[in-house]
Amino acid sequence: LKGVDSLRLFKFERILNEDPVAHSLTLLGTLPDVNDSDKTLQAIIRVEKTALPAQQATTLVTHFVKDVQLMENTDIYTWFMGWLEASREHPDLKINVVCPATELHIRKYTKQDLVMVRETPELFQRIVKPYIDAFPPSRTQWVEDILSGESEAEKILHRAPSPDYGYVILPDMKWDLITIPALYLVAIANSRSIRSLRDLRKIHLPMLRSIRFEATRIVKEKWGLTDGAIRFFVHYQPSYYHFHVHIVNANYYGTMGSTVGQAHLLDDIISLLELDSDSYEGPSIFERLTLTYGLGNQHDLYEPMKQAQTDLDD
Ligand code: M7G
Repeated sequence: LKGVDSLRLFKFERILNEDPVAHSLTLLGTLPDVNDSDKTLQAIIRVEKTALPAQQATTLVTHFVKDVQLMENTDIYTWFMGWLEASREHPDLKINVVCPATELHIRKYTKQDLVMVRETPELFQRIVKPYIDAFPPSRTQWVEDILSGESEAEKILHRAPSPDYGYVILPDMKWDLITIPALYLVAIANSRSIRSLRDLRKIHLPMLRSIRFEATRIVKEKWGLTDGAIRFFVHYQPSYYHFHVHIVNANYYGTMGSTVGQAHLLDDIISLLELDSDSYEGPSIFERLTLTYGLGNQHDLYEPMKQAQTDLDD
């Protein structure tokens, strides 16, 4: 998608998800192809109302709310409807676009029922590993663009250059870069060989500790967040099989992604890796663990993993 004007040419097809808690709607439709005006491309647009600006607290009710209408009052309780003053400093909406969107994107953004599954090391080898290996590299092109400096270069907050154990830290695209209570950064490993949690080894400990250290430093220096203000976690299953760590304000619950089962605390991961003694040379703890997580019914692993559960011993 190039530029603001094309957004106006969005043709709505259907709603993929509505989330009243996150104040968001996810829409499926089409946008014109910039390379060929006769063609259209499938597009997903997620529109979310931004958080109210704490910086405006002093004038929020008196000036920032432009218009109010009384709805009801009883005893000591009164409720109104309000309309905000249009403001350049504080946008009302955050709009995320995926275009061209593949079937996989559409399924990912569609509301789903979850089923909990247990992934034993054997099920990982038989079902999950082939699924991960089958992803085309284009799926993580956005990661390559960030690592090479082709995109988001000015957003990088920290770069550790080692090809095998280095990483970058930058704001996650979920964050509006303003609302500190919803602060969301991501650390992305330089290495392409760590596809997921399952590939983490003791040798990665210095990288993991460094991510924790540097991100803690950055949020303190840049946003005044003190020690303990940040929750670090890794998704399993993630959407993208290139190792990354989610770095989120500890007080922020607004994301499904911090659900138990899918989110593994970085501190727990570090601690688990430390359990293997220095002289131990067998399979890593993450090759030996059974991992339990929720899978959405639109996920490609849903059917095979659900099927495989019946064969597991109770
Ligand atoms: P994930 O655990 O693979 O999947 O995390 P999830 O999307 O289901 O959480 C990938 C993380 O990378 C998410 O938090 C995304 O919001 C973030 N992300 C995805 N893309 C395509 C980009 C991008 O292009 N730039 C940035 N900065 N973050 C992204």
